[in-house]
Amino acid sequence: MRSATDPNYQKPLTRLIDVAAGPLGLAGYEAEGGYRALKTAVKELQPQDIQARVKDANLRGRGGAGFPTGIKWSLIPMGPDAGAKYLVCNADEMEPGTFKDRLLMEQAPHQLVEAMATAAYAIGAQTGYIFLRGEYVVAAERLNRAIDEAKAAGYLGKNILGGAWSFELYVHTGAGRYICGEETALINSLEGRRANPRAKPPFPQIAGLWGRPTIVNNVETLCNIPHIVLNGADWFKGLNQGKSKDGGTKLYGCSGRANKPGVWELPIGTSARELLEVHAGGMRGGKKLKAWLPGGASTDFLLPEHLDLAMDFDTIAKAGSRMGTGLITVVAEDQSMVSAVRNLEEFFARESCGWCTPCRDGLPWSVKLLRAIERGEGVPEDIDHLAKLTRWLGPGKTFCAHAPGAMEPLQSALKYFRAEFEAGLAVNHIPKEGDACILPD
Ligand code: L3W
Repeated sequence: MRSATDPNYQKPLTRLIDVAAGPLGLAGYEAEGGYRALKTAVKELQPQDIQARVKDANLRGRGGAGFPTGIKWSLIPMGPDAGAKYLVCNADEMEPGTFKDRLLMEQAPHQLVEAMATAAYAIGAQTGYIFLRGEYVVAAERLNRAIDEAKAAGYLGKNILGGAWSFELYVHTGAGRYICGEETALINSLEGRRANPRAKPPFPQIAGLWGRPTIVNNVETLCNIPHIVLNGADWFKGLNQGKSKDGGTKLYGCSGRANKPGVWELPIGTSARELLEVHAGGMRGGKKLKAWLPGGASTDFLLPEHLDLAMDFDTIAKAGSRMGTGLITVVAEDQSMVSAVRNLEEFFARESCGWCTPCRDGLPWSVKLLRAIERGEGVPEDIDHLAKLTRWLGPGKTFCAHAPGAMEPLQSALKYFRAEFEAGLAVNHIPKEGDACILPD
């Protein structure tokens, strides 16, 4: 059942999702209260009222960085002379282990369309783009259908709901590069340029798409907007059920060696233990948990002792990692940390845009060292070099957050599991029957 599952509106983002039945079309969405937020916004509220509501709610960006949405919006020029402005939805969901925005786009496309129209009204944007991961073909089809329906009903296009404000919305499918999730690379890609990140500042709020003021928000972030408009900041804050000082719900998930990988909307601040043991049904095959990534691959590993921490931005940061996207990946006791990290660094090396030297050359170097250690052919200096790379590719050393993010799983694996790396040095390696590696004489 759709709404009956959540009469108290405690899971606003997924309340209308019924995967077996498929997404609601326009009529079904309207029957459940859809487009009421847009009507309220356009007919009863000033853009600044909505901005204030979002700021009071302390909605923090759900793409991984947790930057306060209200503050981001407050930086965009307003007023009659502000000129062309853009709203861009970052739907380039390519973070390994992250599949939350896909659920929202495939199963509730009208919610995102309404969210974008409402957010665009609040920031005074006349044009919007959903920059969608190219492989999300089902989401593209459903979003385009929802846009057509919304336009025919007067929720998009010229003079929306009979007022003076007009807003056009387009789906733009990406060509499959992880770096397009970085907002300035995304903007370059939308302009038809190579997807290299741009220097910040200026931030896109001041000079974004075609040099114009632009707000880039993640899918999940935007989907919260209609609910905040309708129900207010205090209601939003209370959705956390006292589990966090952040407000709202969060789409959490779990993948890796768990029994039931999935994605669930829960109060923000829910513990990782609850995600793994209750919602994901525990570790597969009864194995023990060895380590876990809190949110995507570009975060530091944490240990079983961290499982009871609240999954929110500040608590996970205090533990030495980042909540990131909030979809945890679990590693079992019998999995190799060296192989796990090598796998992740291969992904990051492949996805480097090549723009700056530390990232372009440093990431493949880390892969080479990790492969040697994985084969039991490492030399002692390899571990020192890996540790140095985590500093040379760390925050402030590269053009964007790609390489520093890539170094997070490596640095934490070295911190917590150094013995596994040392076991891969040729001097320590004890070959087993069937090993491909050959020890030097
Ligand atoms: C104005 C300032 N605006 C920051 C804005 C900025 C952006 C937002 C976050 O990377 C992370 C990355 C991935 N004045 C501002 C300001 N802003 N300072 O706030 O900015 P930032 O730089 O903190 O992060 P970012 O470059 O947007 C995002 C990590 O998230 N991540 C990846 C997720 C990937 C997905 C996906 O595939 N969908 O979500 C996971 O952890 O590594 O560190 O808008 O303009 N002073």
